[in-house]
Amino acid sequence: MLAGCTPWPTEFADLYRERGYWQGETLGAFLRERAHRFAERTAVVGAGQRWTYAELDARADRTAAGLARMGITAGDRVVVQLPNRPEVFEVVFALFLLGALPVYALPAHRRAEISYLCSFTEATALVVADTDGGFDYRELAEQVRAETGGPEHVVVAGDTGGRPGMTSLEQVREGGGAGPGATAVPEPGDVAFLQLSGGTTGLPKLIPRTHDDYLYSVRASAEICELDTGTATVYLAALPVVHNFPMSSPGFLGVFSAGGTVVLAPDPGPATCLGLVETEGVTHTAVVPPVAMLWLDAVEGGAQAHRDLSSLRVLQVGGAKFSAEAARRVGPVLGCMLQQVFGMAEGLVNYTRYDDPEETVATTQGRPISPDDEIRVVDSDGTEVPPGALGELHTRGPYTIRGYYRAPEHNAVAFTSDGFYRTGDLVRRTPSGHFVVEGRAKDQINRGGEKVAPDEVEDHLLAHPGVHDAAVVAMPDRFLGERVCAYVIPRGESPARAELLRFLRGRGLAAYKIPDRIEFVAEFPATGVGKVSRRELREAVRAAHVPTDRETAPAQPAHQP
Ligand code: OOB
Repeated sequence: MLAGCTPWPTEFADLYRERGYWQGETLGAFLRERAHRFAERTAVVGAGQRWTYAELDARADRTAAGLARMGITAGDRVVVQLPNRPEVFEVVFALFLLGALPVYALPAHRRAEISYLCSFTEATALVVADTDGGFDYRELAEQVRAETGGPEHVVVAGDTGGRPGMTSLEQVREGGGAGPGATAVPEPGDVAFLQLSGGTTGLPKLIPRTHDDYLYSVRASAEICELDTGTATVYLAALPVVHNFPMSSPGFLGVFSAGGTVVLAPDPGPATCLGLVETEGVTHTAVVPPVAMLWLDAVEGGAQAHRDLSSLRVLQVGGAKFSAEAARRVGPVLGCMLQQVFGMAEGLVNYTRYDDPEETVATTQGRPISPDDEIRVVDSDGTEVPPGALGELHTRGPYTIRGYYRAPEHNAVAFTSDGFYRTGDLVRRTPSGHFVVEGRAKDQINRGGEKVAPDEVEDHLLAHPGVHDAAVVAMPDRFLGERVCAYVIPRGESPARAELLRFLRGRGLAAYKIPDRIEFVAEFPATGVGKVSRRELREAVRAAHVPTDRETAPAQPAHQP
């Protein structure tokens, strides 16, 4: 296993193999097998292109050979920051074939996040788009290189614009010749990629997922969602596909496992997505709650009321709590089934099932995938609470990691000594085993599915000379669930809000982490005696000043979970 990762203890690995969860398949072999079986079916539609499975496979193969010629080999980390375009699949499957590890970055990430990912993982390459949504990712790649001195290779899916030291994906592919060009065949128990965690402390943590564990979650998810090779699934990827939800729950991998078609939406807005549902005959899609609410409003008496959505069978909603009121509107307004999904990139995923009673679907966040997902709901001392009582969810199982990548100190806190992941989610369990997510014990802001670590934003604020101290907290919001609010004690005269916001953007922070509101205060509320932890401070600030809904800024749609 990759250095810096925590393997499952042998007795667990043996059990998971014995029970047929880990089947010894790699993601590269997975695609190859589907490419032969479904060769002429359409695998992916997006950005004006339509590729069959055979075409996708041939491209991945040539790109793998080209990357190998550039010197990229098994075990190398490659940061992939691509929007929803077909090339994202070509690149990640090429890397899987080589045994190189994609490190998934969100399109919203900027210099701070990408520099960190490149240097922390010692990436040999960065793959970016040319431009997307008016943003030039090549410029970002140049800034990252200037800041970190790496990575060695920058590959641009599109036009390099003649920038020195960058290679276009087309050049990589055309220079590759035929054949996989792999230097070593990856093992199914190896780490396949690194996924970003929402994070609670400081810098984002990386989640190492193996071929075996991930493909189990994909196969089982496809089964729960009844994607089978006999029925034509057309899945709309409305969220960025590098997120765990549209990747594996059942996501594009689940759809590929069943020979279905993935339609890539360039943005999650109702005009784009509901238009694609109509023209492409979409059967399944997955969104975060604020996006679901925009779609519901757009269809119910809004600008999309005329759409023929009769092909749509299932709308999955997850990433943040979906209110029961909104959940009850899905069937009547969109004419499809709702499935709630409560998952985490660290592993555990819960689904409401298609045959669950309507009230269960409206009011719970589902139950686990696997009979071997071990669940404990515990109080603050770690003692299990009685059935049905509120507590923190701890979990261990065949597709839940045992540790973050290169993070021994954090692992000691985030996992129990017997390997349970402390999710930080406060839940109740119903007698049927479904979870109701009631809140959070972890220090994280869930901005409509986008996760923000308060620490990280505070550290950037503290770098400003006019900031003496800062506490970043969640503020309730009717649309996004939560927004980011920063309480700042100025050093001397308060800096202008606009200046602080400009400063944060200038530090290369993703837009969804930039505070929606800044409050200047003379002091923070007292938090007891002794050394004050930042966490205590945040709790005190939150308790002292909870802004009302009326005070929040106008809603902006969230762009990813
Ligand atoms: C998904 O994954 P992440 O890693 O971005 O975030 C995980 C966290 C959970 O621990 C929980 O706090 C929150 O997001 N969450 C939900 C939720 N789904 C996720 N909170 C309430 N209700 C829900 N339905 O967000 C993710 C990964 C795979 C599938 C779906 C979502």
